[in-house]
Amino acid sequence: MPPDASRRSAHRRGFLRLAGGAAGAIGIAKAAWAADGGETLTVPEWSRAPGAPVASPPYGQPSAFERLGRRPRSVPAFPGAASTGTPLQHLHGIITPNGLHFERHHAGVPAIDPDRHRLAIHGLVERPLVLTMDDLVRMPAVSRIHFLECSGNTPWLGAKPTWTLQESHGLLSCAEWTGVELATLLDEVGVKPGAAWILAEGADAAGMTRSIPLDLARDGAILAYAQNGERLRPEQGYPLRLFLPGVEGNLSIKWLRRLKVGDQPFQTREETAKYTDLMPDGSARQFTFLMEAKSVITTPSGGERLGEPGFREIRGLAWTGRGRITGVEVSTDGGARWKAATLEGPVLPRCLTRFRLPWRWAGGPAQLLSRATDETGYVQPARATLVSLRGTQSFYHNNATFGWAVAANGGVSHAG
Ligand SMILES: Nc1nc2c(c(=O)[nH]1)N[C@H]1C(S)=C(S)[C@@H](COP(=O)(O)O)O[C@H]1N2
Ligand SMILES: [Mo]
Repeated sequence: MPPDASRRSAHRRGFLRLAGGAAGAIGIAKAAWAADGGETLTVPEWSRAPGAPVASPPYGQPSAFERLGRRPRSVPAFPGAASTGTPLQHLHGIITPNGLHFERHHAGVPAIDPDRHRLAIHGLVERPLVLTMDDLVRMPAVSRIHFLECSGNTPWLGAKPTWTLQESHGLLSCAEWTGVELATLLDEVGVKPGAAWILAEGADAAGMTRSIPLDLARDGAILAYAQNGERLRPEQGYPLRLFLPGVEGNLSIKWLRRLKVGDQPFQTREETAKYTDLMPDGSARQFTFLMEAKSVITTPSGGERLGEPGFREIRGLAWTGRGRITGVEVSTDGGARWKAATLEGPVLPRCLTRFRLPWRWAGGPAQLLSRATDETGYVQPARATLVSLRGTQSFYHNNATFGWAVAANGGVSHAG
């Protein structure tokens, strides 16, 4: 524990104990003054001498008191087939810091020299092109904030009561993506009549390829070279990735090297062997791109232990590939009663939206759930509803409501 942390946490515990039920809207602030005993007004050691003049190393790092990290989500089935999850339970607001963006690699992270990297665009186009990174950066750019979620996030089967949010929902992040709209490039090369699909290919050892319908390619897709203000991180596709808002993450081909325009889907491995949804009748749904409305409570969440009963804010995230989130309801009794949570702006399309609901934990068991609605009127389904339609073998696209059980001792685990 860092110096003074134990003293400070004891202080905080006392503060909260006194706060229980006290006057004032939240019941915390009034008790604080008495509990502090004037301690805060004495000058701490870190205020007595000048601190470090500037950050060292030059690229700033989080405080040494912070310990956030991505965590492997599964044991790789073959070399490079890895994924790590974002610690959503410890983040604030809607933006994922670049060093914590989740990762999913089919064959590891290639080390690409941006000066030697090229993007080829060919097939059913009037003017095939090969572009350098400099060419792309010179073109008209857009910056948009969108979530990215792997369709394999939140497995259908094998749910564990011990799941943390990072384990159940960590293949989800949100960033500001900057680059050239794919529509701009398509206009530049001139798409030929009959064109309907685009093959996107990555420069990693997986040579990952997916077919993208032309309509989707023109619906806000970005050839992204920057993420939250800086060039992409290697693990996010440096120097260039495709970014398709609102659809399953695997369409956002990283380390993008080639786009081929065609008149039909290319039927690559990722859309025949993988990323199809096996239905109860044995048929498989193919090209199920859309990420439908989903939400989850980020705190309290799995692995947390609530201390003293009393006021706390239930916080969470909601998102939908169809546009904007219009509402989130929260239940603390397993779905018997629901209350509307407050959405925090800006509420952006195809972006994480933060929701909050004040709650006074009485100290007994509680069953927390959240349920999102989007601008099309679509309501996030209960798991039983989704299972009745799709069975449990489909693996991908589990957007069901997700519960956290608070035990009488304050322990939080996944249930319901
Ligand atoms: N070239 C390439 N693109 C890829 C992948 C890959 O392995 N290779 N993984 C895909 C999958 S399955 C997902 S969910 C997203 C993950 O993006 P991220 O690692 O930036 O979070 O990238 C997609 N694009
Ligand atoms: Mo994915």
